[in-house]
Amino acid sequence: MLTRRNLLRTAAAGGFFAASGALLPAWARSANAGNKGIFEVSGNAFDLTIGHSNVEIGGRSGHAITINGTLPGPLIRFREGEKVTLNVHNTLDEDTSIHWHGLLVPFHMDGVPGVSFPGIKPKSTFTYEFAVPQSGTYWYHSHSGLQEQLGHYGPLIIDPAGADPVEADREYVLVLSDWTFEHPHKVFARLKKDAAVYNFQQRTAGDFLRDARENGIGPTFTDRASWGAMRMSPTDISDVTASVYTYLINGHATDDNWTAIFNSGERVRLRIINASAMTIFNFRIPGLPMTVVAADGLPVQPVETDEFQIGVAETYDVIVSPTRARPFALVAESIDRSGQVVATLAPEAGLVATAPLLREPPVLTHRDMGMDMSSMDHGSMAGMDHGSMDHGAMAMTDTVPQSHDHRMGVGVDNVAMVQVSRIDEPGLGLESVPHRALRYSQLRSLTPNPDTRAPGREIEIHLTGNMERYMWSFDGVKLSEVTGPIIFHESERLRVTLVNDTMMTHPIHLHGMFFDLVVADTDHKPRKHTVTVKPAERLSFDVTADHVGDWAFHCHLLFHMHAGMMQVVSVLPRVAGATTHTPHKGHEPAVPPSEEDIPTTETPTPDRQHEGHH
Ligand SMILES: [Cu+2]
Repeated sequence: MLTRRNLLRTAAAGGFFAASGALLPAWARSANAGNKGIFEVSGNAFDLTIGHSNVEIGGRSGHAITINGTLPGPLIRFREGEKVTLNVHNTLDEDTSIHWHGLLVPFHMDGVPGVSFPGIKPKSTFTYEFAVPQSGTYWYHSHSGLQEQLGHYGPLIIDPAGADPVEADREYVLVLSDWTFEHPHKVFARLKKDAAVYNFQQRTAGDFLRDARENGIGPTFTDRASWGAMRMSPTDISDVTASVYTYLINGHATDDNWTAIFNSGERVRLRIINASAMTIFNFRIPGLPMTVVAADGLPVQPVETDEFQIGVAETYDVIVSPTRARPFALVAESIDRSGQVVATLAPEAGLVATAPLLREPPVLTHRDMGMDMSSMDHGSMAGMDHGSMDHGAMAMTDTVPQSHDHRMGVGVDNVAMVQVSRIDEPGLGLESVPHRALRYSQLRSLTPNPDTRAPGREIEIHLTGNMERYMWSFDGVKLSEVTGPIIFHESERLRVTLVNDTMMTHPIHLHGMFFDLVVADTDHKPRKHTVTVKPAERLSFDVTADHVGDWAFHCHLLFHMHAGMMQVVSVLPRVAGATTHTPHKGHEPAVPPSEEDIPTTETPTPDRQHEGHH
């Protein structure tokens, strides 16, 4: 029974009214709770308390792990270059951590237990201190267990030291997330038992693969009747769907009608952060064009669009300038279109934008399954198993047959036999929308890339999985079986090529370094910390290994990471012993490179082997 004393105690703990608005931090409140969309730097010292809270989501009460008692957590906002102190108090009975997503901090401040620090023990405090050399829209979240799914995330904004290249009259932070009343460990256990548990259709990609194994790929592939009958199910696009998720904007379900207000003619900046555990979103504002001005925190040359797909952990800043005084719907639709969350952008509080109907679920194609033969003759299928065709390593290639020598076995149920460049595609399901949809190939950094050297070598990493057994990995090896880190050498410039052998879209995140996405031969490549890799896609980024240390590198779908789709990148110092690099638990101590291991930029040696994997 809820006595008054209990109520007071719970309220004092900060959580009880969390999602009702009263106790939400100002940035996350609706216009009717006083949010006018104008915020200032909030300081350079922050106290963050991690604890249990009850939250109300869509009128139902649930248990969350929160920061300072709210879901999402407080807005951390400071100025570029300033030294900040963040005291993180762990009131839980389990370890916790905070990772500052996208921030270039010294690696021991990066907050990944087992990689960059030991984690924050129960009932203890850890103090993070750093000064960052960047500005923009970022976020922070737990890197411990599945806490992120329980509400342990919040926005982080850094104002530029000088003038902001983006001018706006007011701004809102939109934190997109997915909430479940089921305990995440139970969700994960159910996925392990039956990957299609949250799917209600019959025929799946797994069925197709089983047919292919039993009957051979040829008959299965040419069986047009069965192919045509195979309607892909949402589970093949998202593991976890709206059947268990409530999608949120700033902690609010659609029924809350979270509202942002504007005056006609104003430039309104929206800082959109995908803080989901598992949900890639399509974001749009029907009737209102958006001008993208930043991606993953860093400014890009303005590009106007009507919709974009935002992978888990990505951020986009857009400017909108509504001139008509009417409500607009802010729509975040899950990639599988099993659900959406809608908020309102309106000239005054109290209006409700009309939510669009959910669109038809997208259907996976041959292209998504790595079987797009349209540009190849079937004769080349014979070469698909470790054939000898040249990748044209440094060239932009449109289609490439599979020839990578990574581990097969129970953890890998598919290889993309035909890898395709999809950098000029807007993302699954957005190919045929009747309006503009953003493509990575449209993005250009506002400023020239800081390092324009040609990459001295290339490594290729495959995104692999077994959908039926819910196994996820890089190169067929899950984290617990990896024998050593991926080695980068300090100050080297290298190209990392990712090949998605699965039929799912994976947002891949590298800690500690921004990378330049290879969208074209330009010195204004978009600089990102997370790249969303489409099914059967082959894409590359160039990166300068300028921060020595051990850095997590993983799929940002939480349950994929939890299943092992993660490795460690060790940036080794050029001069052995000259830095603070220390071996870490769970991985072999990194061996200092011998002279011949250090690639020189004078003699480019495209190298498709993975150092440290053999
Ligand atoms: Cu993934």
